[in-house]
Amino acid sequence: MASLAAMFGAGRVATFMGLPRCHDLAAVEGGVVILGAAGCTPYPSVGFYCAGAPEAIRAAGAAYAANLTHVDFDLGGPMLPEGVRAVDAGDLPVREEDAEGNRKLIAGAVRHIRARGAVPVLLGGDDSVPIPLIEALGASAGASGRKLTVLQIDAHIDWRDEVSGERWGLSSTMRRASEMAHVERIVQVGQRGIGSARVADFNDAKAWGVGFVPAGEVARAGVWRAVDLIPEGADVVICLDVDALDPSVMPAVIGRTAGGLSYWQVLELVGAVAEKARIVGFDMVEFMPERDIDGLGAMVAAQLLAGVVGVIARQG
Ligand SMILES: [Mn+2]
Repeated sequence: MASLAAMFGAGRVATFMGLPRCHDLAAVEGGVVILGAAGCTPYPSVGFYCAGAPEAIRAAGAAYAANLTHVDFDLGGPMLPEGVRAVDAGDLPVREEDAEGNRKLIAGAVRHIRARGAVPVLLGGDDSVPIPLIEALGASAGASGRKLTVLQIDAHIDWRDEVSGERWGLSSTMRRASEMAHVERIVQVGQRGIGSARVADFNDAKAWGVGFVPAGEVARAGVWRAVDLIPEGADVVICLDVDALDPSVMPAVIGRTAGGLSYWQVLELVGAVAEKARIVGFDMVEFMPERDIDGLGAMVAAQLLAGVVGVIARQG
């Protein structure tokens, strides 16, 4: 196994796919910035249970480091087109005991990255990480006079108002997004099985105007109605909970649920959004290395992340 990896040129690299390390967000000039956050607002019962994700995904991406300029057939060419830069800014110094500080840290970094004309690609951590991301994207959306569309790809709807008194946790992400003045549209794709959603939460989301595309519909008819729900030319943040993927390819999640999206359905959806709108932010959350099987989930996460970076790098 080790010699196979060596044959493909894998080595120890500290950044995703051996991309240049960015030590100062103020020095960013456009392109894509990958940034890790081990957690944000944890529930006391589980803590930062996805803390190892950025490291595991980067380690899986190391397999491609020597081949960064090779053809990625998921994109039809090298991950980065000529002249587009992608950097890895490492991990934010989040702390389990300082949720409010973590939210400020993540939001501040996102504002910095947007101000430098770049697109933040945030690696969680659990699903509380996107809340300050979505919040911080209001500044850039406001500056350009454009409102934000949130595309959540997830097995769960995350519309709980609070869980044991915590309002900023991973089950409330879309509820909090719906309360932000700059969020004009929410499209949620991939719901299935039984999760944390109560009937009242689902009704609130529908009353707000969320466009739901359950996983069953994606299996039967593809992602295209979800794409139709994205306004032409909109600024879009894509929030990917990896449990949206089927557990047969993504076992590294806290609760596996059958009937999830395929690798291609997720990448097709991201690519189609970039064609009709503009991706201004992306997050990949809920990857739990301890639940992975033989590195399968990490490999899928890394391949998908390379595809997403390539799609964002290609948008106009
Ligand atoms: Mn989920």
